[in-house]
Amino acid sequence: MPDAPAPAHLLVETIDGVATLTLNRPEALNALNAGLRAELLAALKSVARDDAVRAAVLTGAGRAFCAGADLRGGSGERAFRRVLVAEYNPLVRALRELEKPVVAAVNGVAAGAGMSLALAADLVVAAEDVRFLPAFDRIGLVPDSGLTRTLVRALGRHRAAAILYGGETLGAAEAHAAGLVVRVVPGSDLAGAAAELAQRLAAGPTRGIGLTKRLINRAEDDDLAESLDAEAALQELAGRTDDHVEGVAAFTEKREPRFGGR
Ligand code: T3D
Repeated sequence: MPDAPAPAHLLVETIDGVATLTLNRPEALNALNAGLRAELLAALKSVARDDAVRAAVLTGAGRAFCAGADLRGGSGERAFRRVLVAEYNPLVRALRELEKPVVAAVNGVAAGAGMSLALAADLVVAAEDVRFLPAFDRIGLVPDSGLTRTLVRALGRHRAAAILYGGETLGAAEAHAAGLVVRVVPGSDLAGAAAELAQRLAAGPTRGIGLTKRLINRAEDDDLAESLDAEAALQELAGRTDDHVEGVAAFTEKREPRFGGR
């Protein structure tokens, strides 16, 4: 008997020129395991190639957008730099380099690299009770997937520091006031509001919008590649600390971490 097909970690549906990509591991708050990362990258490349797709929505199934890297995805030595360079950074670049508008529809919590990916979209629509939570600090890591530069640029270094290593969350209202979120809606209206925005964009001058995105990237993103490289190098250091090991153990054991500073 042939093997059953592997379960899809990502749902893709295209309607009226809008491709909706739904992170689909709700039992793990859509945490990014290797399969989901690969499927998402393949889907973004397919959206880029398909002339019939003129806008994309990125969202999550269930009660969260995405809880970041899958912390239960295996044991043993992890090659942080390699994984960031080969798997996370291409996702950020694919979102930024796609010459079509991307709308993130964010509900529940967007944590770790899930927060980074949400804010890598062009336009973010958020449920009013959303929590943007870096979470990297809770497991002794550095922010990655472009988050530091996004937050420092939008909020300034002091507020960014409070959020990135002070354990504070960023709520919908503050994210909206800072320009990170374009619209805040009740959770029950999120999918509809994001679809409406994406459909309007998909009916627009797609080539002109794509070229405008290229200009926005040039104006803002000149050092994106450099920032992503720096994150990968520093994550390799942070990932080798005892505090990272302790942070992941504490998460797995559902307790507060006891960091020793090493
Ligand atoms: O190489 C590399 O990996 C480097 C790349 C790093 C990128 C990163 O994103 S690092 C940051 C990783 N993410 C986190 O540290 C967040 C971990 N999750 C949480 O802190 C909490 O789950 C939340 C604050 C996001 C939500 O809390 P809550 O109380 O609403 O839900 P919960 O009960 O903690 O989670 C529900 C389930 O999802 C639970 O499973 P269970 O017990 O019902 O079987 C939980 O284990 C699971 N889950 C949540 N987050 C993750 C996860 N499973 C795997 N990985 C996760 N990140």
